[in-house]
Amino acid sequence: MEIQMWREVLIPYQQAVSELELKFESIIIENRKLGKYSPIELVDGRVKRISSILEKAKKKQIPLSRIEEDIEDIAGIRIICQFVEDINTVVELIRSRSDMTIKFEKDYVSNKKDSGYQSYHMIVYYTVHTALGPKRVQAEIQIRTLAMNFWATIEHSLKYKYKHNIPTEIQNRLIKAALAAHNLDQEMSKIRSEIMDAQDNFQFKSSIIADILNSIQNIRIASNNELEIAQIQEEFYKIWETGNLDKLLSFSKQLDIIAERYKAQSL
Ligand code: 0O2
Repeated sequence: MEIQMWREVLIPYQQAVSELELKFESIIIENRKLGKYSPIELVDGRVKRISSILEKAKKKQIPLSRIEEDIEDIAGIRIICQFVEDINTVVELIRSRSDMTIKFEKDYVSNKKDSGYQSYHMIVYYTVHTALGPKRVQAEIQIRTLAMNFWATIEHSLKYKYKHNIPTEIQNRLIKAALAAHNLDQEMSKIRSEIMDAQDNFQFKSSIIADILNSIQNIRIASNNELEIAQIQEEFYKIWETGNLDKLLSFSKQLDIIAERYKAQSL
């Protein structure tokens, strides 16, 4: 990295972060649209600040010419999951992708750090197509649960506050807090299927309701029959009040038939 050109050097990393964020967020959106449980709950990305890059290079005695190869987290993506089990699903998903090549992985979930830190790290190579042509950059993907993320965020701020010398008493409390976060993840895992069922139901119901409202709008445009629309709407409200999934589903199918009659499905 040429330090006088650092803004230009970081451009492909900014692009990589934006593209990777979009790709992982698409997985959430796609699952939700299909009414399926998403192993990814949230995605966040950042490009490391130049001051942090220089500090890390100094600490690890990395020459400026080696920064782009030896500092693997200039582009950083954080994937937050609801359950520990989801971490593995996301890891497999990343391993199977053809647009990222894995350099190495660090499993701080099975082997938590002495600080109490838990997270799964993957360093990947990712090619961005910039105005100057293709460029292969590295990105660090951290995958962790909401509880692990809560702990890591607080601990990171304290490390920053105390310049990496957290007082022993606070350090001990953090170790206890890490154990509490770990226990919370374990407890949540035990009722995972219950929670997932509830969320699946919610997603499924939301997507049926969206389909119904879409059909009603299409029928209205195609038929111009206000009386029929008023009846359909009234029936929808009655069924919606019951909250019964089967009834909503069968009503949605009924609307598909009406829409077909008016050739309104493709509107
Ligand atoms: P920042 O400010 O988050 O960017 P190593 O390879 O072991 O010599 P390295 O390269 O730091 O050390 O790798 P490691 O240990 O896998 O850490 C990479 C990143 O994981 C860190 O980046 C942190 O983001 C996070 N991390 C690792 N350990 C801890 C921890 O104990 N607490 C918290 N909160 N985060 C941790 P940076 O560059 O250190 O920091």
